[in-house]
Amino acid sequence: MAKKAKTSSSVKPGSPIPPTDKKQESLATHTVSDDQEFMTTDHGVRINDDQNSLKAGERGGTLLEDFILREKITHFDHERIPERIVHARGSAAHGFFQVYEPMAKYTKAGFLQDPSVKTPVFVRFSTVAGSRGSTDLARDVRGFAVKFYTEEGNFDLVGNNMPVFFIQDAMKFPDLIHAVKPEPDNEMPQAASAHDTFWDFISLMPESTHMIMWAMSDRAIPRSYRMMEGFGVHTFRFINAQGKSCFVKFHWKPLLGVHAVAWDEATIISGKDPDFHRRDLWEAIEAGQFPEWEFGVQIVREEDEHKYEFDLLDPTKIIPEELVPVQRIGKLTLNRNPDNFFAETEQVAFHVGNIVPGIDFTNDPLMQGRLFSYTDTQLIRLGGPNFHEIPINRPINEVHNNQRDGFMRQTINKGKTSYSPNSLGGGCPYQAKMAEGGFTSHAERIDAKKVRGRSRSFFDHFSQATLFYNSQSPAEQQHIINALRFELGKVTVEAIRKRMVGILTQVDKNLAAKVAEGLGFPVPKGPELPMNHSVPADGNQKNFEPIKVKSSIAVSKALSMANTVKDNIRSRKIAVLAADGVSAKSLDTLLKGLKAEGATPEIIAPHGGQIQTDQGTAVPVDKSLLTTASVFYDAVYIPGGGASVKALCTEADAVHFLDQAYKHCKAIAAEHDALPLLDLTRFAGKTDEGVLIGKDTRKLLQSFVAAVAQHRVWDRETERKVPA
Ligand code: HDE
Repeated sequence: MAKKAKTSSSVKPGSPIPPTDKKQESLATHTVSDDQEFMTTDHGVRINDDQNSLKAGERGGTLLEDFILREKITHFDHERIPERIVHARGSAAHGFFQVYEPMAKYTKAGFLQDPSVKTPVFVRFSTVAGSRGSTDLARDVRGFAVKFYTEEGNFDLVGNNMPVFFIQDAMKFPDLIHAVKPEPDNEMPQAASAHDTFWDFISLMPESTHMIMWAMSDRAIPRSYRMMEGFGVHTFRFINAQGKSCFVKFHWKPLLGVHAVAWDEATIISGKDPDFHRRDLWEAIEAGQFPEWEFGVQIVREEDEHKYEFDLLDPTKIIPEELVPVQRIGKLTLNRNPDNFFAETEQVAFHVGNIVPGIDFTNDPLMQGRLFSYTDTQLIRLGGPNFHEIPINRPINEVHNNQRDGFMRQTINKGKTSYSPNSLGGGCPYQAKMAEGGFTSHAERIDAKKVRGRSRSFFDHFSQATLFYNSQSPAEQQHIINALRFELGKVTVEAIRKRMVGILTQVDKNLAAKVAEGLGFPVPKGPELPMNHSVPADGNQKNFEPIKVKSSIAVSKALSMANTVKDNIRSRKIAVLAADGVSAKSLDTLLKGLKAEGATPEIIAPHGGQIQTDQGTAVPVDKSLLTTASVFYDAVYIPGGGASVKALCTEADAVHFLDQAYKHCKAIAAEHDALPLLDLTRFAGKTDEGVLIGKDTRKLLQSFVAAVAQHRVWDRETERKVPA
């Protein structure tokens, strides 16, 4: 095929960055779609030989003159940029947001008015503690950061999958992160909180207790990014066109429900596929199974600011949904994978301070510190003040101001003026009046002394930790106990373990007793140390002791994942164990049935390639027993076909596959022919609502689908029949 050179007609020499009025287009400007293009150097010279360096003779030394080699290697040497200090490990996707109804009553934000407007978004999910190459399934908080490219500028909702945080004041953030990151002497452990320094810090920080309950719950080991809730954490403000403000908490509610894996499963996945969540998100989007979340708001009138037993400015507190219901006001859909991980996912720069008219901050002291941090971190990470010009960070509306120059400036500003006021530039750019969309801060009345301090209304550290624990199902409570036993079991200093269990006594006596039992010491009577070690200015420690508040509700249903959406199996991965001789009829009914439910079945066989059905037809194998494992699936089905089952019976890996699926509480369905295979497992002869046996594929499939929708049969764990 004749090669043609790419003409430069579309790119004028020295032309500025591409137009930004259409986000989709501008994001794709660097895609090289024409594979007939000639290879060139970074400066446009066509390359004749990309295989060999320039040498003094074929067996001679390489010449310094080789500008092509030097350019290529220099670029390579500089390919890495500093990873994020937190949330280094992440994956992202493009999508759009649509509001259901105009929200003008509460906010003038343009993207929350017109249901027909699709606001482009870019969403990055992440873990917090691990470095960029660490496993997705670390026990950790997940970041849930959404960049809305609105017509009025970018709004970044930089949240997490848990609604509270470890600390109340930004001053403690570096300490928290130093404590959780690998220890400084030996750089261990990677992406794990189960070590001395983390628990040393936490056991001295009673304000972290509520967050610890969340972080030790199954929320910290999600089944998928697509099955996580998201929270803005802080209380924000909405401002309407009349300038009236109300408080608002932001939520993301996944339409697939909130689901987790088992801890043992998480550790196995971490070894077998550290990219598990990244792959899951990518594959779902490629398969057209677009993840969706409803956007929720809890609205509190300004006059109700002090109505609750907790302070709305305290980021270690939720507003229970029973007190203020979550109104679902719109939907987020992720429908496009990034073209280039580095250009988009790695270079995206979120900032809590990116807000639009109609949204404003509160004085939450954690949020206030974040307002400083995010720009500062991008300066070092992205190398200068022009990171907003990187395509993924550009707003869709035009940018006009007098900021100039700096490393990697892309915009070629024209004219003589870069100051305001000016007359030489015709006064441009102009300030926008409020009615013209100019941002004005909410004129909050402030009358206070300048202090380094904390409000006493922040001093209740335990009542919502107890509320969370009491709201969990028995299985979830057991998982919290197990997690604490595991984490504290890895702590080498006994004093830290005891101090932490002392704190747990303030949450729930039974919880503390069970954790202590697992660790092998008697439960301490109560917290051991003065509960707050900061020194009050007046020296009176009493003023800093936690206060006890009784929560106005005892249980909140919304806090338990057991009460989540369980009515569908869309996008669930189903392992179909089969070998040569599988029943063509049952396989066909099964695959059609599962696909009709929106699930993703995969045929797993003793070998790759194809298997032959009992009718002699060939069926492609998706994975061999060697290349996959039960931890990658939500459930297992064994179709009929005597020869197929007989072959599987000789495969130890097939039996192990089933044992592991059982251990991790997954639904397992077997057609009658498959009983000999079940007989080889450790759960032979046992049925429960998740182990289903039947003759008729259609009927069996029906009960299987219902069981998979329940996600897990956690009750199975209490029997402990299948050893680790
Ligand atoms: Fe962040 N956080 N954070 N954080 N955060 C960063 O910004 C910081 C906090 C969150 O996918 C950094 O660009 C401080 C709470 C997410 O790119 C950095 C404090 C919540 C992401 C930073 C907090 C978050 C970050 C590191 C306490 C949930 C990843 C790289 C005052 C509401 C965004 C970067 C992405 C990232 C600072 C606390 C969420 C260093 C100082 C609370 C999801 O600026």
